[in-house]
Amino acid sequence: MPTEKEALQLIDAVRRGEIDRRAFLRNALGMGLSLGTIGMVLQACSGAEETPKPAAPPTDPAAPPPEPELGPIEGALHIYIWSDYLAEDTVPNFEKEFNCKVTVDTFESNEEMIAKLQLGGGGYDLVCPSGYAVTVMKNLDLMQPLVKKYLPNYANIAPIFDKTVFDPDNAYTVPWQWGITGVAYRKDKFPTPPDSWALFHDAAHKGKVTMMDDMRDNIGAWLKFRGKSLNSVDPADLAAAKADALLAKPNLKSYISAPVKAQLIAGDVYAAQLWNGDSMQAKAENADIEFVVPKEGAAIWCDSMVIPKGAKNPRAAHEFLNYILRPDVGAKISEFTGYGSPNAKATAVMATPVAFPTADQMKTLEYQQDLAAGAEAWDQVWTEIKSS
Ligand code: SPD
Repeated sequence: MPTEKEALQLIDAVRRGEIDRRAFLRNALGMGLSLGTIGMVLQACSGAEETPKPAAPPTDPAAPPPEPELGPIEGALHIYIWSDYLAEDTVPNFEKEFNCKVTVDTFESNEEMIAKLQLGGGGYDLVCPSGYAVTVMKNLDLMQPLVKKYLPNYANIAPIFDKTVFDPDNAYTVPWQWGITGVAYRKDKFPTPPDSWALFHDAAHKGKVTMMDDMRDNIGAWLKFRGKSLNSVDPADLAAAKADALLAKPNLKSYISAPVKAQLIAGDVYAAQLWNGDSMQAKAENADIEFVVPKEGAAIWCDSMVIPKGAKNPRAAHEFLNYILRPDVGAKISEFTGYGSPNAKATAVMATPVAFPTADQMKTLEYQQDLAAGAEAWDQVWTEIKSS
């Protein structure tokens, strides 16, 4: 028989929840306690085992749902991006470090990229729209939200590119490069540097100048030329822009975007509507090439990386985004592209970063925005310009 002290210790242990009913039963039977006593003790201690668990904190209905798990990194990644927009070692270094095979396809305009996605083509894991095109893609439900826990380097983004107009919650975009649409020209062919979009109206340069094969940049330039917003959807503004575009058309060698660099370098083209970074890439090959922002104003933009809906390799996409957000990787990209980096830590380690425009310079620059219901009118005008 147990001593009274042993029996009381056992009962206390059950009360404190140190042993459960099953363990008590084993011990009590071993100690020779009668079934009647055991029953009384268990009844007396019936609350001990059922010590109420701390109540779960009330769920905040406004709290965001927990982020999904993406699993291990896949072995492949498919990127769709503007041409000449990655440093030479960006992809090979990623492939080596993450043991992931990357394929890169290129496009020359947002409209080309969106049309391909809409047709279900490509199987891409990352694409690179400009700001206004992010809005278009959002409205077409072509993107999936980022899973931020895989992007600790997102914090490197400069405040000015954090929570942009086109992605106010940083839900879909990792800002990639920012730039300006102006004019690249050969200074050996222009004793007086051009300073106006009127350059393309001057028949003296017939056959030696080009404008972009890009609806937003092309019509946008002619809207700025007449002092209008490059986002205008006013029919009268668009009619004037069309008239200016048609006045320039006989002087143009062609409508061509980034690939014009080779012709500028070779001297087959003297002046081209072009983006600042691509102009700098051309200048690296031929020091006679300069870039100017026409006095009437121009477009400023920021391109971002986004993950298209249905991407097959979402974890690899996130790893790539977090990788390009490293200061050294981001710096090398901008050093190659000639564009500004939206990554403050990358900018800090660059020898000659592109300076963001001053408040004074910003007075003539304007961000491109989604045209919404006006997009159809723009498409119509662009088709008429190209086919005239
Ligand atoms: N070679 C890369 C050029 C990227 C230009 N993207 C911005 C276009 C704005 N309309």
